[in-house]
Amino acid sequence: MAKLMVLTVVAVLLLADVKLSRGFRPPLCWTDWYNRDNANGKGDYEDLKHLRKEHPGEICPYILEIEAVTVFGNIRAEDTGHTFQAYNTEVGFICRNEDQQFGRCMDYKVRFGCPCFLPH
Ligand SMILES: [Ca+2]
Repeated sequence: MAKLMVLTVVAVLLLADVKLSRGFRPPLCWTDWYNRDNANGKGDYEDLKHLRKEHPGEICPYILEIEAVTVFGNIRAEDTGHTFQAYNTEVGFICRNEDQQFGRCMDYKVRFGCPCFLPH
């Protein structure tokens, strides 16, 4: 009987652990805002390749979130109606003028959400 109780407790703990780890998101620590480009030329290129080169050691290797807003007015990129060539944690943020209905991107800035417990 005692053995059965122990087994039950272990099973419950294991299930609880699985549930916790599935919903687990480490707390996010955001980098500074970056604005290395504007829409003059081909578009606004706030991509990680350039940002990492220009700010060595500042952006964590495993990015969890990216956020882009307009420099003027802080409008979320998702709300501007623009089409983005990239807006993700792999490439960063790229808005090409040629992809826009009116031929020009706005000027955006980006920041990245990193796990707080990793060096970044
Ligand atoms: Ca920009």
